[in-house]
Amino acid sequence: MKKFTCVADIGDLSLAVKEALEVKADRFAYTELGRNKTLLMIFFNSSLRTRLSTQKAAMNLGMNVMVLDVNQGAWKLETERGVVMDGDKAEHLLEAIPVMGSYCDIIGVRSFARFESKAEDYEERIIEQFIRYSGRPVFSMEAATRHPLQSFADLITIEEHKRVARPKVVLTWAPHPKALPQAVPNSFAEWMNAADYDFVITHPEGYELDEKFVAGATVEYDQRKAFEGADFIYAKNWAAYQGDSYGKILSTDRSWTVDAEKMALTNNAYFMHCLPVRRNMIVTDEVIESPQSLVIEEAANREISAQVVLKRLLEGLK
Ligand code: AN0
Ligand code: CP
Repeated sequence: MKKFTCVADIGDLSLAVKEALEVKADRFAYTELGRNKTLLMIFFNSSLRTRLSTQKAAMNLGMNVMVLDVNQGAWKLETERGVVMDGDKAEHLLEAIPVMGSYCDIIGVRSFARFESKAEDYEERIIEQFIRYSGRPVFSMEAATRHPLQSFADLITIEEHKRVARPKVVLTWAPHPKALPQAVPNSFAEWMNAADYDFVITHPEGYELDEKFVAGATVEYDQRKAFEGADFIYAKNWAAYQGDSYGKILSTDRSWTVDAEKMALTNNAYFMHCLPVRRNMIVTDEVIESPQSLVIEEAANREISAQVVLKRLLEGLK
């Protein structure tokens, strides 16, 4: 594998899950593979899980790891070509990227949607420049439109817990006080469609996602109806995608919060969320603390998804 930014990069999903379960059963089987290889993780945004799980995965493979928080101690980076750099940005991405590439073998990048320009976000201008100019295999640690390490961990978690071959999986929008990217729901949809589950998306009107990601999924505006018979409820907030509303909050309606009464409509569904989660906005204390909540297992599987991806990138070197 030469890069990892979307579901297509991982290839056959059943093989990927099989490999994940092998890695999980013996996470130190490949400690020689990463010897004297260096991972550089670059964060333009905050992280708890991605930072720790990816570093742990790299250490399981015997790699050396460097972490750079761009906004804490590095020079402020200009990202647009052609700008007269007379402002507060001291360095251009076009120098910074090949320099960073010269110190490592593999690069992970976290760069969220900025909501300044839909085109800039949906063309993935930041991570695409890393792919083009670093000279190294690049993987996404959540880019503007996708979070594939998360979706891969979600898929592993569903495969471990499903009770039928083709479960009903429901992605539900839930309220949040700050505008959040569409990366997690886009990516989750992309992976659930690729896995060919019975996949339903529910959200208030105006929160329609990019059709490219919705693809074959069923969209149901009535959240209660969507929950009926569900095997997995995957909650997430996102800001509006469509038209002039791009990046805006259209609703904070707490009647969309996932609670026990709604979970009772499901087929005793498991509850999932990528974390970090705002309790009693997205989900009630009762549901997230219930035996059906998979949020901790899901986060733990981030180490596994990262390890499969790093293993394949290491195998693809040279
Ligand atoms: C981010 C998001 O919604 O994309 C990261 C989730 C993994 N969440 C927040 O910024 C709260
Ligand atoms: N789920 C996830 O990516 O968490 P972090 O933002 O803490 O890395």
